[in-house]
Amino acid sequence: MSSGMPPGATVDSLRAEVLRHLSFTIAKDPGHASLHDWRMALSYAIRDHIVTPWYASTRRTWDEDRKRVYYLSMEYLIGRVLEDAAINLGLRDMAREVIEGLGVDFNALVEDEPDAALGNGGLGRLAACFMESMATLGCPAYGYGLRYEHGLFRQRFEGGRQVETPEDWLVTTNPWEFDRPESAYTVGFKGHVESRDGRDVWVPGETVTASAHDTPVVGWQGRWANTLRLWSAKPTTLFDLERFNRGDYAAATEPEQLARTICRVLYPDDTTYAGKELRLKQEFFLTSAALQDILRRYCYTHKDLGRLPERVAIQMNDTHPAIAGPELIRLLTDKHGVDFDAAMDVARKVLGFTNHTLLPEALERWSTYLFGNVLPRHMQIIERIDSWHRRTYPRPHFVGIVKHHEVRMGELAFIMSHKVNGVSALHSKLVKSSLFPELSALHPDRVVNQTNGVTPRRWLNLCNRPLAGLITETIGDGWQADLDRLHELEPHVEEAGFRDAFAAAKRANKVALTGWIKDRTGVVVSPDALFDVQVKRIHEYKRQLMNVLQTIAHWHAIRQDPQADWVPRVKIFGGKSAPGYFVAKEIIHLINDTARVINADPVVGDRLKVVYPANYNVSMAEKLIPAADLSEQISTAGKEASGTGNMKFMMNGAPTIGTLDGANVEIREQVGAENFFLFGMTTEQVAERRKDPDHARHAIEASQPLQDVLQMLAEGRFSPDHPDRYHGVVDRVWHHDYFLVASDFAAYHAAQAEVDAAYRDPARWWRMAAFNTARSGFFSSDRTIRGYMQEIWSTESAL
Ligand code: NBG
Repeated sequence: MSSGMPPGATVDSLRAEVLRHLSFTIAKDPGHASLHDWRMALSYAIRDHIVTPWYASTRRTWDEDRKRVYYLSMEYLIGRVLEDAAINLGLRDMAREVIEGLGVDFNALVEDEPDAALGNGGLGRLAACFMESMATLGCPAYGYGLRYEHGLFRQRFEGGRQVETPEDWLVTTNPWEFDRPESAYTVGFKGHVESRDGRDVWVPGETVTASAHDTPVVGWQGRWANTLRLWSAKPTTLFDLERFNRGDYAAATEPEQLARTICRVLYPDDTTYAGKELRLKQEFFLTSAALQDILRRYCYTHKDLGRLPERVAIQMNDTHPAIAGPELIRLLTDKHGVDFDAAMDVARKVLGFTNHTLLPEALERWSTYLFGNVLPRHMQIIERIDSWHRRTYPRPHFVGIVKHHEVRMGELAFIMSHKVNGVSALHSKLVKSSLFPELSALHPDRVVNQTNGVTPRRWLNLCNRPLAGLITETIGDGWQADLDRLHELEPHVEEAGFRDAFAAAKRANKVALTGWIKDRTGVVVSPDALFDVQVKRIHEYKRQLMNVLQTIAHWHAIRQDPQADWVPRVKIFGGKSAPGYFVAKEIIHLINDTARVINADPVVGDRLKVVYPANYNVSMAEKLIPAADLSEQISTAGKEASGTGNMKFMMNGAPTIGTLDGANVEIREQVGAENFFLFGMTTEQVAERRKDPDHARHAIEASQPLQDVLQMLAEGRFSPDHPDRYHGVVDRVWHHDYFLVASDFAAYHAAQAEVDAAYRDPARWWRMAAFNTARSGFFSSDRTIRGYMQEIWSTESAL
């Protein structure tokens, strides 16, 4: 640890810094300081240590005129910052000592920090892992995003139903951000296009000012730090005094209202696209501010915009910032006088596009009416890009950007990028063959793969201190930034002593989680049970429904023969549904109803418990994943682009029960088939199966356990207060089972029995678990970022 410690930091010096901030930044004396005050004082003390590497990194990038990566993302699912920053700086243990020495509970202080949830799920968390890895690798980079006043909603359960309340992470001061009001740009909407001296000029009807807020992101051992720049919207004119004086109060505050709404909330939907004007405005606001900032920075030291690709790489995180193509063309042509063809060439060399989902309902398409109204100049530019592309790559069946009165953002992003990537090997193959088949044929080298990864600093070293300690004891330090070194654990996996230590680390995490579950849900679970965890957004394709149906089947089987040798299980669920997604909300209700009945059943007792703590977020993941024995990754094959939770579980020594979907395929390759519980249809078999219109009926008729479960649901066994509550669920499994819950049920049920068999044999189980950790090195986001740097960004580490 000492290697990463800032020079000269000692317990005494850190204590003095904390006390100085408590007095002079917070203006409290120790005797009257609240937990919040202490947290702020410690955060400022830690933050001071980031500033030096942050300056140094920024200065080096300027001095050496380095190429910078710009990551454009509508979402960053950051979680808490304090402990993560402290551990990267080598100050975490010292901070604990200082805080406890001052008589304050360090864990409570850490938990006092709000969990920054500026994202929905995988896409946003990936962006946060990427920011950390870019800093660790010394890749000069900026993340650009929106400073949402309210992040993802908070979830509560009322009578088992999901209830959403607004999240308020900015109610208290955010110690990690620095306001940069001098970095401000005007962003326009609506209005019209005029021709002036033969040039088209956009005259916006509305404008807002984008104002920057910077958060430093420090890498492992504080060797490099980058900037996450989030924009907030301010009115360009305060308010219309003349109108106000005339008594037109509401109209006078219109500019303020517009600015207020733009960064008010994160859209809480990750897989469907709503087509709302405000969302388009948010996307353009982020993109335009970022591009203006990028060009200003470039023009500060360069004149020739034709050479922009030598110094700038811009990555579009999904289609959300796909307006970057036309906006860059607009800035280059309308503002800087570059001609269209040259601008196209520059833009396409600079831009890259990552696709994160194949679900058709997630691919953004805007009606030309709405689009042309909000962004009239961009509509013209898109039409020009479209005809440029048709001219340059003539094909009879070519699919364009504008079709059936819609602007298709996927096609736009594809055409405007030099590289398009999927997020796992399987997904990238499907992006090529089924999402953009025509465009891929026209541009055969454009689609590449970059399998996702997660940062091992947060997702192993920080969240799992017992296991991290064992790893360091066994193979020495340094694995945190060189995760392939985990392979060095492999020879130890055959030693009973190592396996016992591995099991003891897991048990420590499970014991801690047991207390937390009791506090949160009131349910008492035993750490001797197998902890079976499915945490992720609730979605039909992720098939939480299949898990709960199997849970019911298992419960039923225990009741038939309570004295048999059952492996005790705790089924743990976590996740939020989009507020308007009725079917997902019904699944939530069903999980909670099932939990209530099963947990109260004296016949079953400790053999089976079901818990569903509300409000799953990054901080909860950091508690659940280290304590998991089994990782549920059971999506319908072909639907989960990658998954990243699956990688976190693997790193923390939980074998996967899963389908051949997304990155599961690569996890299984890495860990070995014998250390993975595979079941279910492949992508091809899924397509085949759907051709049988009676697929569900056939599957149900062939499985007695599934018939029994559906029968119990239909009879209202889990909803005695409302016996027909789940008739809709049953009906959908029988008649509208698009995600093939019925067809994969029997194989899943059998795989769960395999899990029990393996768990009964501790030598076998802990060997599997330890191999999962030892072979997870490939899933470090450092590997992913190196791939992007080489294959997409053509950029080098500054370290
Ligand atoms: C998600 C996919 C996941 C994937 C993450 C990160 C969206 C739109 N997509 O499978 O569903 O792991 O992106 O790539 O959130």
